[in-house]
Amino acid sequence: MESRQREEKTFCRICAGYCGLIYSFDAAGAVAKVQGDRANPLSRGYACIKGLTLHEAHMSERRLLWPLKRRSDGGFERIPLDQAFKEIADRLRTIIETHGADAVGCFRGTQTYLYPLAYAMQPAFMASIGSRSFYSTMTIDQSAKWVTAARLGRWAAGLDPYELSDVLMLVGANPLVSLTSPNMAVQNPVKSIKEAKADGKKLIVIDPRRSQTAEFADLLIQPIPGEDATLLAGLLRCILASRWEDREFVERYATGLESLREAVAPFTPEYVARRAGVPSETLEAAARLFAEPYPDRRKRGSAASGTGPSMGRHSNLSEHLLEAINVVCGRLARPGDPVANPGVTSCPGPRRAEVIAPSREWENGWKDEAGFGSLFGERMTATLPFCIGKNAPDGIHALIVDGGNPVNAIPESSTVSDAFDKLSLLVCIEPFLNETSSKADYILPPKMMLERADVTSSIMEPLLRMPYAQYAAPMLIVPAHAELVEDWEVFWEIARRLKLPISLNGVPLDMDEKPAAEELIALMLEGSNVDFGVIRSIRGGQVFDVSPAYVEQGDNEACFELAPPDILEELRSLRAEQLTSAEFDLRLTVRRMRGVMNSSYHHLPTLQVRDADNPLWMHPDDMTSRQLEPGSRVKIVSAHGAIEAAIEADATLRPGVVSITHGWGHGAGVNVNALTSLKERDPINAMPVMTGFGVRLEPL
Ligand SMILES: Nc1nc2c(c(=O)[nH]1)N[C@H]1C(S)=C(S)[C@@H](COP(=O)(O)OP(=O)(O)OC[C@H]3O[C@@H](n4cnc5c(=O)[nH]c(N)nc54)[C@H](O)[C@@H]3O)O[C@H]1N2
Ligand SMILES: Nc1nc2c(c(=O)[nH]1)N[C@H]1C(S)=C(S)[C@@H](COP(=O)(O)OP(=O)(O)OC[C@H]3O[C@@H](n4cnc5c(=O)[nH]c(N)nc54)[C@H](O)[C@@H]3O)O[C@H]1N2
Ligand code: SF4
Ligand SMILES: [Mo]
Repeated sequence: MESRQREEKTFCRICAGYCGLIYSFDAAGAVAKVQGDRANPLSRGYACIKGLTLHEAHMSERRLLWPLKRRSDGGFERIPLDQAFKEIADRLRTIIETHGADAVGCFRGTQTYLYPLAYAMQPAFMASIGSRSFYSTMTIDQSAKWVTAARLGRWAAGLDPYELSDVLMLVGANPLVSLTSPNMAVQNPVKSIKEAKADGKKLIVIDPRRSQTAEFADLLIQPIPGEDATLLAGLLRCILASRWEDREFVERYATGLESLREAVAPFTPEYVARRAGVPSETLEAAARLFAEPYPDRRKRGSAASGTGPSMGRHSNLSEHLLEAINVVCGRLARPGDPVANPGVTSCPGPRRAEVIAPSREWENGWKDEAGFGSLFGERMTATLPFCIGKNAPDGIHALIVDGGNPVNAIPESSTVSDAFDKLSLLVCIEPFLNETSSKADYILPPKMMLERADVTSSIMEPLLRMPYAQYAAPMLIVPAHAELVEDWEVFWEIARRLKLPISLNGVPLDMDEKPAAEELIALMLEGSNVDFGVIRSIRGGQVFDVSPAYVEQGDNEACFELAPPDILEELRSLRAEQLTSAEFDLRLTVRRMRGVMNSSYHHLPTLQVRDADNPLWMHPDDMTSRQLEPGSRVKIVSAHGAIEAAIEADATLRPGVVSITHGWGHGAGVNVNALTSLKERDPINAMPVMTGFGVRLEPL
């Protein structure tokens, strides 16, 4: 029957892996086989289990296939899509009239970041109704990067190009599993990292666990988690004490070097050793490997972080210190450097070697009652639970959640869950029942990835190390009798009923006749380096022949601010902290699992066989000293709550450190956010502490 098979190419958009996939269908049209596309120049045949079972998510018997409305008895009933749109619009109108437009929030979840139409339509809708209450996962993830860009300043041309790098430092990131990193090639991660090593690049990893990525490290630092700010201050001190900074670069492009030098001086190798549990020699060796200049040419290569430091205490300070290391070492793209991806679905314009001045946007403009301003146009997600139902200018009464599960994802689950119950209107664009959608007034199930037209996103382009793009045609047929909607359509339909215009890419949309998805994609790609029609005509992903681009000399006078007063204050208070808590003898850390994406896909049969739940990983020595066996169930207690999990041995962990994956708890496993708190948070972005906090175990 082989000859009667039909093959189609598409790509997975669950994560930044962008894996090219080949689907084979049998004569009856059923999926016969799924494999990674070896001809795909970006992913080169790689695909993980999530991508290879993507169709299972579409065909899952748990999938919601028509709009649901909450009944007064708490259950759901099916209603026609058109009625759902009308009722939602009516209720939003009343809420806006009573409380103002800011009372309507929108939450962008992970499953819309790589879906260009949804990604663009969410803020377009919010602009249309005039609400500033846009939330996303970013402020419970790595918004320390945004804070740093706006406090230190950022380099318009980006970090030292990966291709030219001699050394790379990864702090609390595991791209081999997460396929996420700002300074590495992450697609087909194992192959990419092996190529980097074969090319002679040196890799420094800072992670309390000898992660899959750390297996490739030339130097691994396994610190006590939650101590990245101390460790990075110590690393910076080593670099500055050895005078390894790029003096010429710093003199031209940065201010505050001497204040910073003074402020990190107390973070001696001995102090860091005591506090972060890292031998002085290891710290000094890392500083040397990263920063010691070559005698004959400039050393190249950058440092970048992942969720490890961004979810720990003092996350904004950690990120500032990390980027300060890049700045003082001058590890930024210079005039003449080639630009790996000049853009395909975008047209980014010249990359200039110059600083974009710190903007500190949170200090100006609108603030909520707790004093939090906005960050890159967003409100802080960790403040949302406290604003829901509040009769004040920062109160939130209606929320549209698109492709996310915030009740699971936001720390301090019980507070979040209670808060969501107080919403006057919760609308979820969501294919499954989960912690959030089960509280919704309306659930609008969307067409899923393989059922819609899509193109690789322009926001991802700076992270792809080649001028690559792929178009995906709708490939799976929507289940019979289903009444599904594309995420972007929800916003268009509601705006139309509110009689409000909506613009995309600066162009007002037709609000009488609904545009087709592909018309909108073409509109978004207007002016891009490659025409959408060309990308669309190609089967599979391709590297496009776009004009090469090089970094140009900039003329902006702005400088990085290495040592603004708030950073100096944060360093002082960090150094003054008294630690040691006898109550908690273990530190709990974040980590990701290959088979799941946050709270998605646990229930799929193939993935359930692989990971039935989320265990608590623990070093065998810690198990022995507590007389625990693999599979023993324990109670994990933090200052804020308790959960139960089964133990799994993991010798890659630093002893004294345990780790567990978030995103579980609905039907399988347990939600670690019962242990975290919304009150323990950083200034500016309200980022809560999600890693490196104290826990103890109690037998069951
Ligand atoms: N398979 C899979 N891939 C994913 C996801 C998923 O759920 N599953 N989620 C996606 C999302 S939303 C994101 S944001 C990215 C995140 O991508 P990453 O940031 O790479 O996330 P992790 O893989 O959890 O790696 C974090 C690493 O930090 C270490 N760590 C923990 N605590 C600390 C600490 O205090 N200090 C330091 N230095 N290290 C620490 C952990 O041991 C772990 O190895 O991944 C994305 N990709
Ligand atoms: N304790 C702790 N908490 C954390 C983290 C941590 O490491 N530790 N990580 C944080 C991070 S980095 C993140 S990004 C957040 C994640 O926060 P969220 O984005 O809120 O959570 P996800 O589980 O990724 O939600 C994705 C949702 O999209 C749905 N979905 C799947 N396919 C489709 C589709 O085709 N269309 C639509 N519309 N929806 C679809 C899924 O069913 C799921 O409900 O969690 C954060 N919370
Ligand atoms: S989820 Fe897996 S298959 Fe999908 S893009 Fe990421 S790595 Fe590739
Ligand atoms: Mo994330």
